[in-house]
Amino acid sequence: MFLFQKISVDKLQEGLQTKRFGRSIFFRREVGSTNDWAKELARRGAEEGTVAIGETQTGGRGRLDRKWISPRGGLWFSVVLRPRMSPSEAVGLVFVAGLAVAEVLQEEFGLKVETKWPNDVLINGRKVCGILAEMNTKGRTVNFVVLGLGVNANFLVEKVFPESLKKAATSVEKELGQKVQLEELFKAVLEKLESSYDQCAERGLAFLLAKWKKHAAFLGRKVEVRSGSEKLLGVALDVDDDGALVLRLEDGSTRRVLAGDVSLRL
Ligand code: BT5
Repeated sequence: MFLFQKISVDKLQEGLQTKRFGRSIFFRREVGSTNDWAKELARRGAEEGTVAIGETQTGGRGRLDRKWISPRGGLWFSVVLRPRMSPSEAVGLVFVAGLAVAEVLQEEFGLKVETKWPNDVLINGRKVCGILAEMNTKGRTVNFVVLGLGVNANFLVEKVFPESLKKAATSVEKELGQKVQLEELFKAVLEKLESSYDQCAERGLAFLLAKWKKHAAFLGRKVEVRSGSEKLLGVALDVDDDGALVLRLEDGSTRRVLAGDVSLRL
């Protein structure tokens, strides 16, 4: 029995079926945050599809500088994108990443996944993947976007996570009852990511969102949304073509929310 698999750098590219993504891969056993590393690479001119991947992160980040726990056995990587989109369109790239992970977990491993606005993938209501999209703009032009994906793969949350997160998070190993090949998971996600990204560029975000919404079990449900200092209660009606969450509030009015955290109300 092995405690964790070391990532094999060669295997990350072996048989990779992409045109651009992952043609350059930067790998470290330990890294602060792959998003910070990818941003540095992008600033130095890295081409679209460049990947930064770490076996473990000491400074993994979520949104609003929240800590992202990144033990060995997880899939922690970031991709440099140079989309020909406006900043408001590029915000939707977070859905492209969520859809890629959801489809791979469902199609390759038979897991029943859900997407949750804006950046989560869940299994049995627990978070298995989070996405951090960071944009660098100049005026109304997007210089680059770094898309960071964290998938809890080969570890058991009850063994490595703090008490406060044990109920809210899960891992592929826990849900499948066995470990997966990290390099194969990486390649499958990267391949989906490239094809979803290309579809998004060709057919628009609405096309991708329609697929993302098929997994969005929170739609139609009563939710609580925390957005900045506000707490909103209502029914999640839709995610509109700009990626905003549309809520029906308790007074019957509708409200669009651009950023926030959703939890289900039972
Ligand atoms: C996210 O933020 O979900 C974005 C996570 C992005 C992680 C990737 S890993 C590769 C790349 N490099 C980085 O530094 N980041 C990206 P948010 O929605 O704000 O959720 C953060 C919250 O999720 C935390 O406050 C915890 O409550 C919880 N959390 C922390 N680590 C977790 C984990 N491994 N699995 C599930 N939940 C976690």
